[in-house]
Amino acid sequence: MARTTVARKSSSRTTGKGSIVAGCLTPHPPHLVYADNPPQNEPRAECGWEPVRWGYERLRHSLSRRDYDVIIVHSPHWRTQVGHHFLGVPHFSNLSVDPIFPNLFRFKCDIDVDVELAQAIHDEAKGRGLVTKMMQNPAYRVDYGTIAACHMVNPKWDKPIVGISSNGSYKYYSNDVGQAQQRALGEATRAAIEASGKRALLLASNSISHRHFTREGALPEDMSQERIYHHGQYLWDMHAIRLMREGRAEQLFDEMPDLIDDATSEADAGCLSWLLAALDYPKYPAELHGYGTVIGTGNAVVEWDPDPKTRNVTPRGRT
Ligand code: 2X7
Ligand code: FE2
Repeated sequence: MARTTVARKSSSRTTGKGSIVAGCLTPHPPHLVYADNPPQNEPRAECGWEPVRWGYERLRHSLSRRDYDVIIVHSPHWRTQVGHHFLGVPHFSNLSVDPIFPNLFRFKCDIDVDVELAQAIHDEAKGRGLVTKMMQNPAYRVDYGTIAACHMVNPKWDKPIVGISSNGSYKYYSNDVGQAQQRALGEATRAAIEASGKRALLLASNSISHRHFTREGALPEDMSQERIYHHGQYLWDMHAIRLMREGRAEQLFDEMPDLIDDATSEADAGCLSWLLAALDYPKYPAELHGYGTVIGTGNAVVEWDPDPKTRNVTPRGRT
């Protein structure tokens, strides 16, 4: 694998030994929040997408064995065409509405942001040659990809977050340019966390296969309508999950361009590549907490625990 195309330069201001407590793939279909019926969300559901929501229950239970100071989330639905942006406002309190599914997601947010750590990652990324920006508009509405992933992982909202945008370089330039940038951003994230002295939980907020239905049924949570869209998409989902569970993150990273093209994957937002790079391409197995489709897209809830003392991975059978 070609390592990096951008210059390295550290600009961190602190010295502590921070760490990544866990890195997770945490897909954000607004349907999951809708079906969970939290008080913050206006629409009400009677059920839906349980296999993925049970996966989130298992992830929350697993994370409850460790403490952390901050959640760092990289989201596809905060798309920035010029550069990598970071939430730079200490608190947001407003209503976030999904532009595509306003019938499912109208969520009252109260979000604390760790601006200091965001600035440190920003500076590390800038030092590696990336174009970066701190987002300082207090009236900004945080996107549903950030909110849904954070909510499903930590419904108490009792931890500050760092929000990272999805730079459009995969589409605007090429998959290879996107990959090189996320590799550098992941390395920058890890360096800033280590220097900060903080314990960070990392979330990559994307689905795997992403070919979705174009019409919604009368009842969104009617699970008799829910299924994978296409067998080829399913095969890609299973392949990607197998690589995660076998500790083959470097191979997954290298195959990302094919996954993106063949499975119309939301990994073209760079979240998963950023996560694998931040975790330094784990050779240890990830825990799969759940998998299921949402309007035909493939969604896996997955956890990598870098610490062998706390890592708890279900032994694989023949799957
Ligand atoms: O943003 C999404 C998504 N990624 C997958 C499925 C359904 C809705 O929204
Ligand atoms: Fe999405």
